[in-house]
Amino acid sequence: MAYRLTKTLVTAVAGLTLATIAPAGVAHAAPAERTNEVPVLIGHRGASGTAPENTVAAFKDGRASGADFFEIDVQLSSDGVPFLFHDDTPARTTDVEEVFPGRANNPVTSFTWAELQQLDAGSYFSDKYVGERIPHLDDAAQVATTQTGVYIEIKSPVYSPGIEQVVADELRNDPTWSRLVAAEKIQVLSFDEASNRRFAAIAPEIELQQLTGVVPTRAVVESWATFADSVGTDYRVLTPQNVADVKGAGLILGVYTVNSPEAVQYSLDLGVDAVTTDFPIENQRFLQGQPMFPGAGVEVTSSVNNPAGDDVQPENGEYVLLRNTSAASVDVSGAIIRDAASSILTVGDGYVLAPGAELRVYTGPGTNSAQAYYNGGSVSVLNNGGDSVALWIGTRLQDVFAN
Ligand SMILES: [Ca+2]
Ligand SMILES: [Ca+2]
Ligand SMILES: [Ca+2]
Ligand SMILES: [Ca+2]
Repeated sequence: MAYRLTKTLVTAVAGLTLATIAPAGVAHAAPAERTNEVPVLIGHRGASGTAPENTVAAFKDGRASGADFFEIDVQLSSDGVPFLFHDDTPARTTDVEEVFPGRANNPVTSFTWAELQQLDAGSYFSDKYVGERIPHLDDAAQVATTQTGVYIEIKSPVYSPGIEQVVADELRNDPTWSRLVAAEKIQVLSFDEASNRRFAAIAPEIELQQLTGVVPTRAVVESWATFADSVGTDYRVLTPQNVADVKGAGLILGVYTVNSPEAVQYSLDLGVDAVTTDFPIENQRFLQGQPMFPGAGVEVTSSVNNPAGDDVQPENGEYVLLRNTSAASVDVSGAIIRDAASSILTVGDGYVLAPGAELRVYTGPGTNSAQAYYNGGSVSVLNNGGDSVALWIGTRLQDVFAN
Protein backbone atom coordinates (compact mmCIF):
# COMPACT_ATOMS: atom_id res chain seq x y z
CA MET A 1 0.00 0.00 0.00
CA ALA A 2 1.45 3.32 -0.99
CA TYR A 3 1.81 5.97 1.63
CA ARG A 4 -0.58 8.78 0.84
CA LEU A 5 0.05 11.27 3.60
CA THR A 6 3.22 12.93 2.50
CA LYS A 7 2.61 15.77 4.92
CA THR A 8 3.15 18.41 6.09
CA LEU A 9 6.92 17.96 5.77
CA VAL A 10 6.95 21.24 3.92
CA THR A 11 4.90 23.41 6.25
CA ALA A 12 7.88 24.66 8.20
CA VAL A 13 9.17 28.16 7.93
CA ALA A 14 11.82 28.36 5.22
CA GLY A 15 15.30 28.74 6.64
CA LEU A 16 14.23 27.55 10.05
CA THR A 17 17.18 26.83 12.25
CA LEU A 18 16.93 25.01 15.51
CA ALA A 19 18.96 26.16 18.45
CA THR A 20 22.07 24.10 19.04
CA ILE A 21 21.61 22.03 22.13
CA ALA A 22 23.96 20.09 24.31
CA PRO A 23 23.56 16.33 24.16
CA ALA A 24 22.17 14.88 27.34
CA GLY A 25 20.87 11.55 28.44
CA VAL A 26 21.63 9.68 25.25
CA ALA A 27 24.87 9.67 23.32
CA HIS A 28 24.35 11.01 19.83
CA ALA A 29 25.88 13.01 17.07
CA ALA A 30 26.19 16.76 17.28
CA PRO A 31 22.87 18.37 16.39
CA ALA A 32 22.59 19.15 12.73
CA GLU A 33 21.47 22.57 11.62
CA ARG A 34 18.07 21.92 10.19
CA THR A 35 16.66 23.56 7.12
CA ASN A 36 13.01 23.47 6.15
CA GLU A 37 12.14 19.90 7.08
CA VAL A 38 10.26 19.20 10.26
CA PRO A 39 8.83 15.89 11.36
CA VAL A 40 5.18 15.05 11.72
CA LEU A 41 4.48 15.85 15.40
CA ILE A 42 1.99 13.83 17.46
CA GLY A 43 0.81 14.48 21.02
CA HIS A 44 0.93 11.21 22.98
CA ARG A 45 -2.37 10.27 24.69
CA GLY A 46 -3.36 13.82 23.82
CA ALA A 47 -0.59 15.61 25.66
CA SER A 48 -0.01 13.41 28.67
CA GLY A 49 2.91 15.44 29.98
CA THR A 50 0.77 18.50 30.61
CA ALA A 51 -2.72 17.09 31.23
CA PRO A 52 -4.26 13.77 32.31
CA GLU A 53 -3.72 11.21 29.55
CA ASN A 54 -6.54 10.26 27.20
CA THR A 55 -8.88 12.98 28.47
CA VAL A 56 -10.51 15.85 26.63
CA ALA A 57 -8.21 18.22 28.55
CA ALA A 58 -5.19 16.45 27.05
CA PHE A 59 -6.74 16.47 23.57
CA LYS A 60 -7.22 20.23 23.91
CA ASP A 61 -3.54 20.64 24.83
CA GLY A 62 -2.69 18.55 21.78
CA ARG A 63 -4.83 20.80 19.61
CA ALA A 64 -3.46 23.96 21.20
CA SER A 65 0.07 22.84 20.33
CA GLY A 66 -0.72 22.99 16.62
CA ALA A 67 0.80 19.51 16.25
CA ASP A 68 -0.20 17.44 13.24
CA PHE A 69 -2.07 14.86 15.34
CA PHE A 70 -2.89 13.86 18.87
CA GLU A 71 -2.88 10.16 19.74
CA ILE A 72 -5.57 8.24 21.62
CA ASP A 73 -5.99 4.64 22.84
CA VAL A 74 -9.39 3.05 22.18
CA GLN A 75 -10.91 -0.01 23.89
CA LEU A 76 -14.46 -1.45 24.13
CA SER A 77 -16.48 -1.41 27.34
CA SER A 78 -18.22 -4.62 28.42
CA ASP A 79 -21.37 -3.32 26.70
CA GLY A 80 -19.54 -2.47 23.48
CA VAL A 81 -18.96 1.30 23.74
CA PRO A 82 -15.63 2.56 22.34
CA PHE A 83 -13.85 4.53 25.11
CA LEU A 84 -10.43 6.11 25.40
CA PHE A 85 -8.02 4.65 27.93
CA HIS A 86 -4.46 3.38 27.88
CA ASP A 87 -3.93 0.83 30.65
CA ASP A 88 -5.47 -2.62 30.88
CA THR A 89 -6.84 -1.76 34.35
CA PRO A 90 -8.21 1.48 35.84
CA ALA A 91 -5.87 1.37 38.86
CA ARG A 92 -3.21 3.91 37.91
CA THR A 93 -5.18 6.81 36.46
CA THR A 94 -8.63 6.76 38.10
CA ASP A 95 -10.31 6.81 41.51
CA VAL A 96 -11.67 3.28 40.94
CA GLU A 97 -10.65 2.12 44.42
CA GLU A 98 -13.08 4.65 45.94
CA VAL A 99 -15.91 4.19 43.46
CA PHE A 100 -15.72 0.42 42.95
CA PRO A 101 -13.72 -1.01 45.87
CA GLY A 102 -11.94 -4.24 44.98
CA ARG A 103 -12.15 -3.76 41.22
CA ALA A 104 -9.03 -1.64 40.66
CA ASN A 105 -7.09 -4.45 39.06
CA ASN A 106 -9.95 -5.85 37.00
CA PRO A 107 -9.73 -5.39 33.23
CA VAL A 108 -10.93 -1.92 32.30
CA THR A 109 -12.92 -3.63 29.53
CA SER A 110 -14.94 -5.50 32.20
CA PHE A 111 -16.66 -2.20 33.16
CA THR A 112 -19.82 -0.98 31.45
CA TRP A 113 -19.83 2.44 29.81
CA ALA A 114 -22.10 3.71 32.60
CA GLU A 115 -19.62 2.48 35.20
CA LEU A 116 -16.66 4.03 33.39
CA GLN A 117 -18.50 7.34 33.43
CA GLN A 118 -18.51 7.29 37.24
CA LEU A 119 -14.71 7.34 37.38
CA ASP A 120 -12.56 10.46 37.76
CA ALA A 121 -9.72 10.23 35.23
CA GLY A 122 -8.17 13.64 35.99
CA SER A 123 -7.42 13.90 39.69
CA TYR A 124 -4.50 11.45 39.48
CA PHE A 125 -2.68 14.14 37.50
CA SER A 126 -3.53 17.19 39.60
CA ASP A 127 -6.40 18.87 41.44
CA LYS A 128 -6.83 21.17 38.45
CA TYR A 129 -8.36 18.25 36.54
CA VAL A 130 -10.78 16.86 39.11
CA GLY A 131 -13.90 15.72 37.29
CA GLU A 132 -12.31 14.80 33.96
CA ARG A 133 -14.14 11.77 32.60
CA ILE A 134 -13.04 8.82 30.50
CA PRO A 135 -13.95 9.99 27.00
CA HIS A 136 -16.01 8.29 24.31
CA LEU A 137 -14.17 7.74 21.02
CA ASP A 138 -16.28 10.50 19.45
CA ASP A 139 -15.02 13.06 21.98
CA ALA A 140 -11.66 12.98 20.22
CA ALA A 141 -13.25 13.81 16.86
CA GLN A 142 -15.02 16.77 18.48
CA VAL A 143 -11.67 18.25 19.56
CA ALA A 144 -9.69 17.41 16.41
CA THR A 145 -9.37 19.81 13.50
CA THR A 146 -8.06 19.67 9.96
CA GLN A 147 -4.79 21.00 11.44
CA THR A 148 -4.54 18.57 14.35
CA GLY A 149 -5.98 15.16 13.49
CA VAL A 150 -6.09 11.90 15.42
CA TYR A 151 -3.85 8.84 15.68
CA ILE A 152 -6.23 6.11 16.86
CA GLU A 153 -4.38 3.28 18.59
CA ILE A 154 -6.46 0.12 18.89
CA LYS A 155 -5.26 -0.88 22.35
CA SER A 156 -5.06 -4.50 23.50
CA PRO A 157 -7.58 -5.62 20.84
CA VAL A 158 -7.54 -9.13 22.27
CA TYR A 159 -9.62 -7.72 25.16
CA SER A 160 -11.92 -5.75 22.84
CA PRO A 161 -13.12 -8.28 20.26
CA GLY A 162 -14.76 -6.63 17.25
CA ILE A 163 -13.17 -3.25 17.88
CA GLU A 164 -11.72 -2.98 14.37
CA GLN A 165 -15.23 -3.02 12.88
CA VAL A 166 -16.51 -0.52 15.46
CA VAL A 167 -13.71 1.96 14.67
CA ALA A 168 -14.02 1.47 10.91
CA ASP A 169 -17.78 2.06 11.08
CA GLU A 170 -17.31 5.27 13.07
CA LEU A 171 -14.71 6.59 10.61
CA ARG A 172 -17.02 5.89 7.67
CA ASN A 173 -20.44 6.72 9.02
CA ASP A 174 -20.00 9.51 11.56
CA PRO A 175 -19.56 12.79 9.67
CA THR A 176 -17.39 14.24 12.43
CA TRP A 177 -14.91 11.44 11.76
CA SER A 178 -15.32 11.17 8.01
CA ARG A 179 -14.43 14.84 7.49
CA LEU A 180 -11.13 14.13 9.26
CA VAL A 181 -10.56 11.05 7.09
CA ALA A 182 -11.20 13.14 3.98
CA ALA A 183 -8.65 15.69 5.21
CA GLU A 184 -6.07 12.87 5.67
CA LYS A 185 -5.98 13.58 9.39
CA ILE A 186 -6.70 10.07 10.66
CA GLN A 187 -4.30 7.19 11.15
CA VAL A 188 -5.04 3.87 12.89
CA LEU A 189 -2.31 2.06 14.83
CA SER A 190 -1.76 -1.15 16.76
CA PHE A 191 1.00 -3.30 18.16
CA ASP A 192 -1.19 -6.30 17.32
CA GLU A 193 -0.40 -7.39 13.75
CA ALA A 194 -3.47 -9.61 13.46
CA SER A 195 -5.67 -6.68 14.46
CA ASN A 196 -3.97 -4.45 11.91
CA ARG A 197 -4.50 -7.03 9.18
CA ARG A 198 -8.19 -7.26 10.12
CA PHE A 199 -8.48 -3.47 10.05
CA ALA A 200 -6.73 -3.23 6.68
CA ALA A 201 -9.17 -5.75 5.22
CA ILE A 202 -12.18 -3.85 6.60
CA ALA A 203 -11.02 -0.31 5.83
CA PRO A 204 -8.15 -0.26 3.32
CA GLU A 205 -8.72 3.45 2.72
CA ILE A 206 -7.49 4.39 6.21
CA GLU A 207 -3.80 5.07 6.91
CA LEU A 208 -2.45 2.24 9.06
CA GLN A 209 0.60 1.95 11.31
CA GLN A 210 2.28 -1.13 12.73
CA LEU A 211 3.71 -0.45 16.17
CA THR A 212 6.65 -2.47 17.45
CA GLY A 213 8.93 -2.28 20.48
CA VAL A 214 11.90 -3.23 18.31
CA VAL A 215 12.10 -3.12 14.51
CA PRO A 216 12.35 -6.72 13.27
CA THR A 217 14.18 -8.09 10.24
CA ARG A 218 13.88 -6.50 6.83
CA ALA A 219 11.81 -9.47 5.64
CA VAL A 220 9.23 -8.94 8.39
CA VAL A 221 9.14 -5.20 7.77
CA GLU A 222 8.51 -5.89 4.07
CA SER A 223 5.59 -8.16 5.00
CA TRP A 224 4.13 -5.27 6.99
CA ALA A 225 4.29 -3.11 3.89
CA THR A 226 1.55 -5.29 2.37
CA PHE A 227 -1.01 -3.84 4.80
CA ALA A 228 0.56 -0.87 6.62
CA ASP A 229 1.73 2.58 5.60
CA SER A 230 4.08 3.26 8.49
CA VAL A 231 5.98 1.76 11.40
CA GLY A 232 6.11 3.25 14.90
CA THR A 233 8.81 2.21 17.34
CA ASP A 234 10.87 3.13 20.42
CA TYR A 235 13.54 5.71 19.59
CA ARG A 236 15.76 4.47 22.41
CA VAL A 237 16.62 1.22 20.64
CA LEU A 238 16.30 2.34 17.02
CA THR A 239 19.40 1.71 14.89
CA PRO A 240 20.48 3.20 11.55
CA GLN A 241 19.94 -0.27 10.04
CA ASN A 242 16.35 -0.26 11.33
CA VAL A 243 15.81 3.12 9.70
CA ALA A 244 17.20 1.83 6.40
CA ASP A 245 15.05 -1.30 6.57
CA VAL A 246 11.81 0.58 7.24
CA LYS A 247 12.43 3.17 4.55
CA GLY A 248 13.71 0.52 2.16
CA ALA A 249 10.37 -1.23 2.52
CA GLY A 250 8.64 1.97 1.47
CA LEU A 251 7.22 2.70 4.92
CA ILE A 252 7.14 5.94 6.88
CA LEU A 253 8.97 5.76 10.24
CA GLY A 254 7.66 7.21 13.49
CA VAL A 255 9.09 7.01 17.01
CA TYR A 256 7.71 7.24 20.55
CA THR A 257 7.78 8.61 23.26
CA VAL A 258 10.15 11.45 22.56
CA ASN A 259 9.92 13.99 25.35
CA SER A 260 13.06 16.11 25.67
CA PRO A 261 14.39 18.40 22.91
CA GLU A 262 17.63 16.42 22.93
CA ALA A 263 15.68 13.23 22.24
CA VAL A 264 13.72 14.92 19.45
CA GLN A 265 16.96 16.08 17.85
CA TYR A 266 18.51 12.63 18.26
CA SER A 267 15.52 11.08 16.48
CA LEU A 268 15.63 13.59 13.65
CA ASP A 269 19.34 12.97 13.19
CA LEU A 270 18.55 9.25 12.80
CA GLY A 271 16.19 10.17 9.96
CA VAL A 272 12.73 9.52 11.41
CA ASP A 273 9.66 11.06 9.79
CA ALA A 274 7.31 11.38 12.77
CA VAL A 275 7.76 12.02 16.48
CA THR A 276 5.24 11.22 19.21
CA THR A 277 5.67 13.18 22.43
CA ASP A 278 3.97 13.68 25.79
CA PHE A 279 4.83 17.40 25.42
CA PRO A 280 3.52 18.57 22.04
CA ILE A 281 3.18 22.22 23.07
CA GLU A 282 6.79 22.49 24.17
CA ASN A 283 8.25 20.38 21.36
CA GLN A 284 6.31 22.30 18.75
CA ARG A 285 8.04 25.41 20.11
CA PHE A 286 11.36 23.60 19.84
CA LEU A 287 10.73 22.64 16.22
CA GLN A 288 9.87 26.26 15.48
CA GLY A 289 13.10 27.49 17.05
CA GLN A 290 11.38 29.12 20.01
CA PRO A 291 12.29 28.81 23.69
CA MET A 292 10.66 25.64 25.02
CA PHE A 293 10.29 26.76 28.62
CA PRO A 294 9.95 30.53 28.63
CA GLY A 295 10.64 32.09 32.00
CA ALA A 296 12.11 28.92 33.48
CA GLY A 297 15.09 29.18 35.83
CA VAL A 298 15.81 25.62 36.94
CA GLU A 299 16.84 22.71 34.73
CA VAL A 300 17.00 18.97 35.17
CA THR A 301 20.61 18.19 34.29
CA SER A 302 20.77 14.49 35.09
CA SER A 303 18.74 11.51 36.21
CA VAL A 304 20.40 8.52 37.87
CA ASN A 305 17.81 5.82 37.26
CA ASN A 306 19.80 2.69 38.11
CA PRO A 307 22.54 3.24 40.70
CA ALA A 308 24.81 0.43 41.82
CA GLY A 309 22.98 -1.89 44.18
CA ASP A 310 19.35 -1.39 45.10
CA ASP A 311 17.71 1.50 43.26
CA VAL A 312 15.99 2.64 46.45
CA GLN A 313 18.41 2.56 49.38
CA PRO A 314 19.27 4.97 52.20
CA GLU A 315 21.39 7.99 51.15
CA ASN A 316 22.56 6.72 47.74
CA GLY A 317 19.59 5.51 45.67
CA GLU A 318 18.17 6.78 42.39
CA TYR A 319 17.80 10.55 42.07
CA VAL A 320 17.15 13.49 39.76
CA LEU A 321 19.63 16.38 39.66
CA LEU A 322 18.34 19.96 39.45
CA ARG A 323 20.43 23.06 38.76
CA ASN A 324 19.51 26.71 38.92
CA THR A 325 20.79 27.99 35.58
CA SER A 326 19.34 31.46 36.02
CA ALA A 327 20.96 34.57 37.50
CA ALA A 328 18.49 34.78 40.39
CA SER A 329 17.73 32.58 43.38
CA VAL A 330 14.77 30.26 42.83
CA ASP A 331 12.54 28.80 45.53
CA VAL A 332 11.99 25.17 44.55
CA SER A 333 10.03 24.23 47.68
CA GLY A 334 7.08 22.10 46.62
CA ALA A 335 8.44 21.55 43.13
CA ILE A 336 7.20 18.36 41.44
CA ILE A 337 9.19 15.96 39.30
CA ARG A 338 6.85 13.78 37.23
CA ASP A 339 8.06 10.80 35.21
CA ALA A 340 6.54 9.32 32.06
CA ALA A 341 4.22 7.05 34.06
CA SER A 342 3.14 10.06 36.15
CA SER A 343 5.00 8.86 39.23
CA ILE A 344 5.95 11.87 41.32
CA LEU A 345 8.90 13.08 43.39
CA THR A 346 8.61 16.33 45.33
CA VAL A 347 10.95 18.87 46.90
CA GLY A 348 10.34 19.75 50.55
CA ASP A 349 9.99 23.15 52.16
CA GLY A 350 12.86 25.57 52.57
CA TYR A 351 14.79 24.82 49.39
CA VAL A 352 15.97 28.00 47.71
CA LEU A 353 18.62 27.46 45.05
CA ALA A 354 21.21 30.21 44.51
CA PRO A 355 22.39 30.79 40.94
CA GLY A 356 24.42 27.74 39.90
CA ALA A 357 23.32 25.68 42.89
CA GLU A 358 22.36 22.02 42.48
CA LEU A 359 19.92 19.79 44.33
CA ARG A 360 19.67 16.00 44.19
CA VAL A 361 16.09 14.78 44.66
CA TYR A 362 16.06 11.15 45.80
CA THR A 363 13.29 8.58 45.66
CA GLY A 364 14.39 6.79 48.82
CA PRO A 365 15.21 7.71 52.41
CA GLY A 366 18.19 9.70 53.72
CA THR A 367 19.24 12.75 55.69
CA ASN A 368 18.20 15.97 54.00
CA SER A 369 20.84 18.62 53.34
CA ALA A 370 21.21 21.74 51.24
CA GLN A 371 22.28 19.57 48.31
CA ALA A 372 19.94 16.60 48.77
CA TYR A 373 16.24 16.07 49.43
CA TYR A 374 14.91 12.57 50.16
CA ASN A 375 11.33 11.54 49.34
CA GLY A 376 11.58 8.59 51.71
CA GLY A 377 9.93 6.18 49.31
CA SER A 378 10.46 2.44 49.20
CA VAL A 379 9.66 1.77 45.54
CA SER A 380 11.73 2.76 42.51
CA VAL A 381 10.21 5.62 40.50
CA LEU A 382 12.70 6.04 37.68
CA ASN A 383 12.42 3.39 34.96
CA ASN A 384 15.81 1.76 34.45
CA GLY A 385 15.21 1.21 30.75
CA GLY A 386 15.05 4.97 30.22
CA ASP A 387 12.54 7.49 31.48
CA SER A 388 11.69 11.13 31.12
CA VAL A 389 11.09 13.55 33.95
CA ALA A 390 9.34 16.90 33.92
CA LEU A 391 10.07 19.58 36.52
CA TRP A 392 7.15 21.75 37.63
CA ILE A 393 7.34 24.70 40.02
CA GLY A 394 3.74 25.64 40.75
CA THR A 395 1.92 25.59 37.42
CA ARG A 396 5.04 26.39 35.39
CA LEU A 397 6.78 23.60 33.50
CA GLN A 398 10.51 24.28 33.94
CA ASP A 399 12.21 21.50 31.99
CA VAL A 400 11.92 18.01 30.55
CA PHE A 401 14.81 15.57 30.64
CA ALA A 402 15.01 12.09 29.09
CA ASN A 403 17.51 9.28 29.44
CA1 LIG B 1 -0.94 4.64 22.60
CA1 LIG C 1 -20.01 8.43 16.47
CA1 LIG D 1 20.46 -0.74 40.58
CA1 LIG E 1 15.20 2.86 38.94
